[in-house]
Amino acid sequence: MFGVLSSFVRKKTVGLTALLLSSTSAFASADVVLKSSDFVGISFWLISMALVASTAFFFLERDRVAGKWKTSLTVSGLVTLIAAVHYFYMRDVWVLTGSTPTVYRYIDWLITVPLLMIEFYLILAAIAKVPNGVFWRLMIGTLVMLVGGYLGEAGYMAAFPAFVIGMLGWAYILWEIFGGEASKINATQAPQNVQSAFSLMRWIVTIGWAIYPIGYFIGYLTGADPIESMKGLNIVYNLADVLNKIAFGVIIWSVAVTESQKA
Ligand SMILES: *C/C=C(C)/C=C/C=C(C)/C=C/C1=C(C)CCCC1(C)C
Repeated sequence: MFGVLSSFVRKKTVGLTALLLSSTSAFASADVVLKSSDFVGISFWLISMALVASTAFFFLERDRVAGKWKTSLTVSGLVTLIAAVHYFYMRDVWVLTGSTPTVYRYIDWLITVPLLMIEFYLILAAIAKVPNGVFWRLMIGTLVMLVGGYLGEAGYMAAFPAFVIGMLGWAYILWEIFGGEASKINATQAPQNVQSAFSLMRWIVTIGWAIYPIGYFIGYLTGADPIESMKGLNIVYNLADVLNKIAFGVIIWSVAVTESQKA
């Protein structure tokens, strides 16, 4: 934890020093500002700002919903807040160096993906009694998925077996929300609005989330150069997070508001 923090601070310091040093020459500084032709850099800015605005929105809208829905909005706001801060850093690294290792994203994922999973538990818990097993199965699936992917991307394990482990974790999550206990509670006890939200959310976890393993596959399993393919993939990952973090939160906000008005 402190290792990560201190290397974060160190990298930030190196980056700022580089920025200061190079800005002493008008020509060199042109390398370290965002260029209008840098679409990846622009996508980093857009998503950063969208995440900040979403955070403010979810936290403020918390006032409008009934007590049992407030935690869901808090968690949505935390997801976008954590991602915003993380994106500021990735954006700076991108502008300074023209690359951002995908492995950096795992620091964000390790916190935001479990929080997104908790949202399934929370929206069911707002309307029914949900056994703790649902929560734990979603957590275990998430951890297996991310640890598998990390071991492969960071080079601690061969890329293919690590990918298989990650895919198994994701499959476990999909099983829980499409066929397992979470899905049954939703089908038998949830009101219509909650069922629609639950259904949209699980399609995001299926289709929106598929972008990341596809990115892993292209980067590590097709023989492409991971550094080169990462450039194009960054833009895809940045757009994916609009769906997977912001739209996901908006679905929860929407059901929380409608269900609160009913009461
Ligand atoms: C906000 C960030 C999100 C929703 C990130 C999600 C990341 C994944 C769904 C990653 C999935 C992966 C696999 C299914 C296989 C192994 C490699 C991963 C970790 C990229």
